[in-house]
Amino acid sequence: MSVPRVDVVTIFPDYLAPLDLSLIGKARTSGLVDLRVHDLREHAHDRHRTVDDSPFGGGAGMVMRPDVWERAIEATASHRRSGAEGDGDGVDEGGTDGRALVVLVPTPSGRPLTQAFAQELADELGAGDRVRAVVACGRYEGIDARLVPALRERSDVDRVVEFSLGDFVLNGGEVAALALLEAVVRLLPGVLGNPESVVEESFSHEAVLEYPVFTRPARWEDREVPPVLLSGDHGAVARWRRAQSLTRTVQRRPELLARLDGLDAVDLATLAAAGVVPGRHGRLIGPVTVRRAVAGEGALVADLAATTFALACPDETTMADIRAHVAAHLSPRAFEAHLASADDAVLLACDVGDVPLGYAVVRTGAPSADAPAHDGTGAELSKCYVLPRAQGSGVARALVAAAVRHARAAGADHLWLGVNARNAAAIAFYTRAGFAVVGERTYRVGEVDHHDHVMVKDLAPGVAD
Ligand code: JB8
Repeated sequence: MSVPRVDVVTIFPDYLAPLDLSLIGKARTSGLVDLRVHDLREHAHDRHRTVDDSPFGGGAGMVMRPDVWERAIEATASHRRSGAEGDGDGVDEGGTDGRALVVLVPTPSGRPLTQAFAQELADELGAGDRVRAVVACGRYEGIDARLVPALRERSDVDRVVEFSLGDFVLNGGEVAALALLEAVVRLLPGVLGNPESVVEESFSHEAVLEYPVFTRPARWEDREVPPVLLSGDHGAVARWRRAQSLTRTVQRRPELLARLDGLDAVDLATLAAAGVVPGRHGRLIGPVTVRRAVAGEGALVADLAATTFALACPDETTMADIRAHVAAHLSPRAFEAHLASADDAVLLACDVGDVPLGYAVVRTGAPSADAPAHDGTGAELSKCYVLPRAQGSGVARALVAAAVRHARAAGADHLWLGVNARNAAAIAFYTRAGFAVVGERTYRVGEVDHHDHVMVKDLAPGVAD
């Protein structure tokens, strides 16, 4: 059984000096990992130890030569089995150690490094005998593109993985190699004193962000630790932390929500309160989040409005009337005016790529002439539309829920709307959402008066959403 082994090849071996420190340093000195750093220039053949040349086709910067890299990887591959006796000079004499190489190449165009990948690599390296890793740290404009395919054809190479730390550019691969090693070495057998924290993390592997953590003092510069954490109620603490994890994930990394499953009813309620559409069958749709549109997004909302309005009109509505209505009421300027008004909120339901799927406008200012006679303070759900491809998935429900929250926060005790009297699907939807028909109005589209129902939903405290 061999010690897990990683070789790093770089033109700046000193850049990897931190591998002597802390947890990784300890793992090395206690023999839990065999980590070696090599200078690429040892494999240059000229007097100046050249490793790079100018790019064919022109352009800025220099490109690393594939032949120098091939020799460096070859030399690493044929290092003898770690721990075997040599001639005592500390230099490897050659002869393969029987393990195939996983060649890891940091590059901005690689696949993003993940915990799952670090775990997979740690599992393979930790098993000891099948593979070892070589990290090939490029510099300049990168390595000649023929190197990776050539390595993939070698029988001593198990696979080549080009990886990236994220969508930003480093000057070279050394920091990415350090990051990868830090992620992998702590997962190797025997390295972490407290494997419980690894297990706890690997739960969050299912992709929710960590909850926030606090320590003494309980009150610091007027800032209190959340009281539930001081309550001694372990169940309440666990529920609070789960809710924090989910809410943070919605707010900071909504794209992770698509990978969540096994959510219970409490999780779904937490997500719904954070603006995520729960979907109809216990799985998240999209996921979709509802947010306020901001100044400058008038044109984006106007595009959505023009498309959805046309589709919501009765069949015999003419294109001319639709165009006139869109030009007058659903233009980018009209929406910029909504966005600039303190009385109006434009709510956008977006998928994880922030692509809009639907929108709503809530008006909380002085009531319009169409507002129903009703006690108390009303807010108007003046628009609520969803693109056909997102209909039936709960997006409209999420928009109404967000509209209700906004109206309540603005002090309204009822929410009203007008809906085309012949749009049975919309009327049924609003009825399910707790609206009831209280009156009628006419709504002009171009040159034609349409017949609308006026519907109201009571927002009094204690009335269900
Ligand atoms: C030259 O940003 B990076 C990265 C940048 C690089 C090289 C490798 C990795 C080599 N520039 O992940």
